[in-house]
Amino acid sequence: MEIQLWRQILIPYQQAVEELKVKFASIVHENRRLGQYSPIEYVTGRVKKISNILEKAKKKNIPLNEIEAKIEDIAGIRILCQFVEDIDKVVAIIRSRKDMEIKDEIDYISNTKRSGYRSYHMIVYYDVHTALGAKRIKAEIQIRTLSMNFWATIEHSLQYKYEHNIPEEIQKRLTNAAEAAFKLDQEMSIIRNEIIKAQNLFQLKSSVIADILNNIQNLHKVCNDIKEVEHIQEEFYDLWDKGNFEQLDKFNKRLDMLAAGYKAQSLI
Ligand code: 0O2
Repeated sequence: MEIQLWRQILIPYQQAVEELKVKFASIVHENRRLGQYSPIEYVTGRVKKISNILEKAKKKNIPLNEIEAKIEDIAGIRILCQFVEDIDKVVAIIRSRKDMEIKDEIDYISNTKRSGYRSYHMIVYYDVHTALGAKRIKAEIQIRTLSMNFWATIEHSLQYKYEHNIPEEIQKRLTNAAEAAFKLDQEMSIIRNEIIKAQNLFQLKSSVIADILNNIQNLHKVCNDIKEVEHIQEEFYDLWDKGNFEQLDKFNKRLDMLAAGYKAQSLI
């Protein structure tokens, strides 16, 4: 097939990857803006390279005209989570969405692969609307923890380097590393609540401080009494120095009211 034709075939897949990345990333941003824990840490995506598509087709005896029907990971999304428990939450989110339809689910977490690979795969149908018209494509969504991803990324590059014939000694190390990654996930799950509380507090503190700075900046623009704004600024530095979150939060609420009085809350 001509390269130009390949490029045309891959356009909807490229678009699907871009759209899906934005959609999943917006779950992260929305949760963080609301000061809530996000089961998704971050999202990546890629369109399979033409050379890799051809290689997979050859390995699986797939004729060129059946590639789109039979290769399900031309569009690939990877969702990274902090904890194993988050994976179920992400799976539930995907199952409940109206903009994608689930074709298949493969649980390589409960059924770890012989290689040591762990990840939850979902194949979904997704509709894209390109300049050339509408098209329903398939995308593979891999959901895994950061620890599972670390292992899989390293193992994948070694498989590539040794052309799927990893020497026994390295294979053994990889198996040990897979067990260590599994233990790491287990240990982190035990202190999950503590970690989430700490992260939420950090997130909350950052957003309160951002709000305060925003309010001070707005008051600077609208308040005629510069001395008063300078006083507010000094008060903020003092509270920030003490690091007491409750006091900073109260101070922020006071500033909100003051800024509302000047109709300056939403200047930025
Ligand atoms: P790439 O470069 O990541 O795109 P099958 O179900 O066997 O008919 P397929 O598509 O091979 O067909 O399914 P499978 O086994 O679920 O694999 C899909 C993808 O999961 C792979 O894509 C890898 O990304 C990942 N994967 C599966 N098994 C392993 C493993 O043992 N190690 C690592 N590191 N990744 C794995 P590709 O096309 O192999 O590669």
